[in-house]
Amino acid sequence: MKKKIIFSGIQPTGLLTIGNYIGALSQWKKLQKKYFCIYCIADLHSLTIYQKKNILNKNILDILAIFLACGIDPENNIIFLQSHVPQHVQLNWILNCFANFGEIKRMTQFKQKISCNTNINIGLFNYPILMAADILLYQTNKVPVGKDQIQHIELTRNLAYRFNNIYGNIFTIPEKVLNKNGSCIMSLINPNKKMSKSDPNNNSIISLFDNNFIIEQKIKNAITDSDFPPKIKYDLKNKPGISNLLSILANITECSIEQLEQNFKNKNYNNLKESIIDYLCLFLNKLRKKYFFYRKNEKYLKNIMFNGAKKAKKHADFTLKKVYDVIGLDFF
Ligand code: AQP
Repeated sequence: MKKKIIFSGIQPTGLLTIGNYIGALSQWKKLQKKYFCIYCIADLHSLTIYQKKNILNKNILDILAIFLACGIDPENNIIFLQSHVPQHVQLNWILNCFANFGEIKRMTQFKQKISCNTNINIGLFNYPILMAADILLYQTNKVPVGKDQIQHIELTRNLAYRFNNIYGNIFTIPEKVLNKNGSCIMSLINPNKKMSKSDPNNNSIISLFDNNFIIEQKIKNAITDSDFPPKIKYDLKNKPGISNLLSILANITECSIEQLEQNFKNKNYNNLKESIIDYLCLFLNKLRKKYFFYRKNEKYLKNIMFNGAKKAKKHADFTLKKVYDVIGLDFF
């Protein structure tokens, strides 16, 4: 039986965080056993903030090496760079013409980004429609994402339904896949805000490249609460800091939150933090060793992207041709 298709992507906007790992990469690795996976380095999306050429190029290779270090297999799946496949931009334009101004204006991530950004460009507004094009081009069945992206997947589904209603079943309607243990990792210093790799406050994130000393400092300074006696309990509303720390530990150790609550029943916040520091250091040291192994060989990395784009174009072209055909483009 033909394997179902998974599509997901990450922007090369800097050093990946533990949030990117938990929300995306850790799932990507598991999913490739069962699905045909298409993983994209979304360099076009990253242009919504100004990118310096050398840094962008470095970030792309860094992220690809991280994919490989996380165990993502480029032979049996597709790993590619978004700008290598022009069909993404072509379908993006068509979907622009099916998206309503009001629904895009309501996107929470857009609203959050414009509230703390002076460069509010149209790319930022268009971001979720380009994301919809990415997903729909590959007849994707499932999209593994963090909670922060749920609204974008809903938009993608709506655009697909809207288009299919007029032109027939052209697009597969994708579904989201969320990880079990809390799919949104929050800032360490403001647990009501998502942990983001482009956050200017470096203390709010754990980067996959933080060394043991930095990890220790950041986790020790992570916000908890002043409940007395201290209670280690997952309660997003009343204990967002502790809930976030539990989510991180649960995902790194692959333990359930309930199990961790049990293990830390009579313990204090320092005990929880020490455990997180130990597990994170161990996990990230191993990951980094693998990363450096792949990162050395740029020729190999570029080859993966070259071959990935060739494979991705075939799939993308198949869908785009159908779209052009039903609309009446490319007629002559
Ligand atoms: N904090 C998070 N918790 C869980 N999942 C997360 N993801 C990102 N942050 C978290 C997931 O990582 C994938 C790739 O994200 P992206 O780089 O394409 O864009 P993003 O969601 O905007 O990620 P960042 O880190 O916040 O990037 P910047 O700072 O550049 O905007 C997605 O699957 C996302 O769910």
